[in-house]
Parts: sequence; C-alpha cells; structure tokens
Amino acid sequence: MPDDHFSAMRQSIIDGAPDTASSLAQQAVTSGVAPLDAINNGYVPGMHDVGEQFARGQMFLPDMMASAEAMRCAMAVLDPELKRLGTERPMAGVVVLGTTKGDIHEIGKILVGTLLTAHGFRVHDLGVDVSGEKFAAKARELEADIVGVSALLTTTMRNQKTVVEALEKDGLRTRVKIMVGGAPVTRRWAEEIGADGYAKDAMSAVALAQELMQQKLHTICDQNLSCSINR
Ligand code: HCB
Repeated sequence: MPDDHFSAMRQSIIDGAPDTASSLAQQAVTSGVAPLDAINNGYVPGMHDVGEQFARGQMFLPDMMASAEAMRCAMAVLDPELKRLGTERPMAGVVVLGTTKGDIHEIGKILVGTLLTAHGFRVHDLGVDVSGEKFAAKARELEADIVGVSALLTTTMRNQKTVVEALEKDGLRTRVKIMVGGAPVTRRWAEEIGADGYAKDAMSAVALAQELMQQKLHTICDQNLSCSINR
C-alpha cells in the first residue's frame, strides 16, 4: 500500500472524519493490506498527532471525540479481519481486560483485545471505569490466566495498583498474571505496582501474554513432576 494511503488514514483521524476513515479501511481490506499495517502505519499515528495537538491546546475535546469516532469506524471494518485471521488457532489462554476505575479511554484496550483474540486468546472485555473488585470477580468466575489493565490518565494509572491489590486480597494472585499498559504507563511503573509485565502496544501485549502463559505453565510444571511441556 502506498505511503499516501497511510497518510490519508492518519489525516482522516486528525480531521475526525468517520466516513473517510471507514472507506479507507474498506479499501485496505479489499486490496489485501494487512489490517495491522493499516492500524499501525495509518490510524494509530493519527491518534498520536491528535493527542499532541490536544496537549498543545491546538485541539479541543469535541475534536478529540470526533477523532475517537473516526478511529472506532476504521476499527469496525478492520476488527473482523483481524479476528478472522485468528479464528482457527487453538485457545491460547483466558484474558480479562478492562480500563481502570475513573478512566473512559478504550480504543487501545479494544485493539489489545482484538489482537489477543486474533492470536487465539479468549478475551472478556469488562469495558471502561472498572474497579479492582470487578476485575477480581470476573477473573475468579472465568478462571482467567491473565488480567490486562489499561490506563490513559496519569490520575488513573495508580488505580492499576488497586487491581493488583484486589487480586491479592481475593487469593488469586498466584494463579493470575497481570499485565498493564496505556500511554502514561512504563515498565518501571509495572514493576513498582507488582504487575507481571508491561506492553507498549497491542502487538507487544500479545507477545507478553504468550510469555506470561509460558511462565504460568512452567510454574504448574515445577509443582507437578508428571508435566511434559517443552522447555
Ligand atoms: Co483523552 N487524554 N481525555 N480522550 N485522549 C489523552 C489520553 C491525553 C494524553 C491527551 C493530552 O493531553 N495529550 C490526556 C491525558 C493526560 C494525562 O493524564 N497525562 C487526555 C485527557 C486529559 C482527557 C480528558 C481528561 C479530557 C477532558 O475531559 N478535559 C478526558 C478524560 C475522561 C476520562 O477518562 N475520565 C479525555 C477524554 C477523551 C475522549 C473521550 C475524547 C477520547 C477517548 C474515546 C474512547 O476511547 N472511546 C480521548 C482520546 C481519544 C485521547 C487520545 C487523543 C488518544 C487515546 C488513544 O485512543 N490512543 C489521547 C492522546 C494519546 O494517548 N496520544 C488523549 C490510541 C491507542 C491505540 O493507544 O495508548 O490507548 P493507547 O493503547 C495502546 C498501548 O498503550 C497499549 O496497547 C494499545 C494499542 O497499541 N495498551 C495496553 C493499552 N492498554 C493496554 C493494556 C495492556 O494490558 C497492555 C497494553
């Protein structure tokens, strides 16, 4: 796909133009462009520009909402394609996903959920503004392997720690791995709050989830001599 097509995708997000974003995504699918390339090279850079313009006061909340809507429309086209690519894989693990309490940003989390699904994970998305207790209750109900917590605000990232605490309080911490992400989140923050890993984007989240599943299997193996997984 020519670079100017990716530029047009990026611009459709900056302009907050849902119809354009959607039809460019449709064209990408029709011409065989990998949906992840369209997302990573076209739409996500657009969201980053929007964030920077907002931070500089060159863009206001209604504009940012229009950009989010354009992103949602592009994803509505690309999402089924991503899922289709992963439908025939064996189940890789169960993930409970959500955006932390007080935070309504969801685009990145949805993208993480989509790619995890495309790589064979069974994902339960709790949505936005989710308390630690809700994460823990759902993780217990589904016997989740991994809980993924998103936070986009510096004021809400500290609530990721309350998810770690809720899982500890519920006695789930030894069974459930925790991964965190979101624009202000760092590896150091993940370590500080006692999470098992940090992912900077959706593809890294998939790699991390796969690694956490391996760690989990090895732990089970260490406790069970009859285990026969490859090391
Ligand atoms: Co929002 N907002 N926003 N916003 N918003 C940010 C996040 C700022 C950075 C913009 C800025 O000032 N530069 C800023 C936060 C500043 C800060 O705290 N440091 C900000 C602000 C201030 C606000 C409000 C407070 C504005 C206001 O009301 N005055 C308000 C907060 C409302 C609330 O949550 N209580 C607000 C509202 C909004 C909306 C509603 C207009 C809209 C969200 C719509 C929606 O999600 N349905 C919005 C948007 C769109 C943004 C920006 C522009 C884009 C976010 C986004 O979707 N990025 C964002 C600027 C930015 O981040 N550059 C801005 C694209 C995705 C793909 O990236 O980082 O979310 P991601 O996710 C990645 C990655 O982090 C990782 O993988 C994802 C995929 O690659 N990942 C995980 C994410 N979660 C993971 C979990 C894991 O386990 C593993 C990996």
